[in-house]
Amino acid sequence: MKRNIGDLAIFGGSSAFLQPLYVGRPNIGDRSRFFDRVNWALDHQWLTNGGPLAREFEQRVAELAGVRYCVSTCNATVALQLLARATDLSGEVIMPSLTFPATAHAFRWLGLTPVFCDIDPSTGCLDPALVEAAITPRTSAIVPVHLWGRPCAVDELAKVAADHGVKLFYDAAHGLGCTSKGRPIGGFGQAEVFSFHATKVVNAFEGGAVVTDDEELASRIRAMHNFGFSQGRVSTEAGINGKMTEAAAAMGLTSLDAFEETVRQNEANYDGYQSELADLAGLKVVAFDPEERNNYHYLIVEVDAAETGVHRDLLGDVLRSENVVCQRYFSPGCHEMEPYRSERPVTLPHTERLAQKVLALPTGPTVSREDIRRVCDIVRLTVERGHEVTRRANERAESTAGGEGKGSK
Ligand code: T4K
Repeated sequence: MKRNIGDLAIFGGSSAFLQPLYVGRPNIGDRSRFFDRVNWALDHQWLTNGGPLAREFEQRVAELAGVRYCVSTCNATVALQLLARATDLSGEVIMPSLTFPATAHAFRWLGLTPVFCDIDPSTGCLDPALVEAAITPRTSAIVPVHLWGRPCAVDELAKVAADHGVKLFYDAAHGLGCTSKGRPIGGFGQAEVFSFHATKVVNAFEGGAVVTDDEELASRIRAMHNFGFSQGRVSTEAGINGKMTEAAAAMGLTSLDAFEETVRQNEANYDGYQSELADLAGLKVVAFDPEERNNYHYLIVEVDAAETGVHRDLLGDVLRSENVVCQRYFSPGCHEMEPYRSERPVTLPHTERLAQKVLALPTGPTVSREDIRRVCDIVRLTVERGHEVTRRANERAESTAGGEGKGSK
């Protein structure tokens, strides 16, 4: 256990972890089941193009999401683009800035204009009143994000979309297995998009899905993700190749088999972090509503630099020196990145404030209770002695800069 600031690796102590402790370790499940499935695909020599494993994966995702249709895809970014094409979007799409850049890039890549809207700071998700104020005659859709798996204000957003006659579909990349007022994420808006990237709660190496109750929309997307073929090999419109392979589906199914156990372990980790850090002034663990079903996949802390004396970035540097590979999910906001920053400068006070504070810490089945205790010891030492840590880090930076200056003469 580190008792003094001098024990921190950033100031010359030895790293707390010999091996890196990552955010976003893949949830693999029973690898022998994975190999069985891959062998089955190899034996049957059917590797892609809507094979039986992809179809089984779709069925199981649809069940979990409580919807009638699921189309699996090669990733969520392409799934968002398929949805944009299949709903004939044009002009502007309102979305949050506090998200992974894929949300915005998916639409920008198609020539649509992402319009970033501020969040409700208590949820990190789009503020419906601000969304309404951002609607213009060019708006064709609202694409909210269930950030970190916490549900958006779905009823209010549905009303705004209906009142203004614009499409509403969700980036639910983080939301598999979560609910809003007891209703599963997946069934809100015209459609929702899940990600099954390696780092997600269920992984298919890379993968995504569009889920919906709209039969026509589902069949248009199914055709579009296979070159626009709806029957036989005659395209009915311009499509793309957005299909999930059988190997990816084998991984997805195996990861899905382990889903309940993964969530149970994530929740235990979340409880562990909550209890270790509960009384730490100026730092809070972003909470999940215990009345809802949550996947607890992202463990986010908010660091108040004014109160603790230490900025989130310095806490991140301290942790990384200890081999704790934390992530700034999601900072800076998309509106502060290119091309958006140059193309359409905006100020989003709530987003900017929250983006300065958030840090994702390691969780998932590979992270033990003892790992959490040790991570939290480092966090506690750094935050409780925040002003001193900052002063020493600044002194160290100045002396390094001075040394470099001398060396370069
Ligand atoms: N919408 C939202 C809201 C999203 O968060 C995302 C993706 C998307 C849309 C688009 O979904 P996809 O098109 O990707 O399906 C990672 C993921 O690449 C990205 O999918 C995800 N969000 C985002 C939140 O996280 P990076 O840039 O942080 O990835 P990387 O390579 O730095 O890895 C992050 C951490 O995961 C590291 O600590 C290492 C660990 N890791 C990563 C990989 C790939 C592993 O331990 N094993 C692995 O195989 O974006």
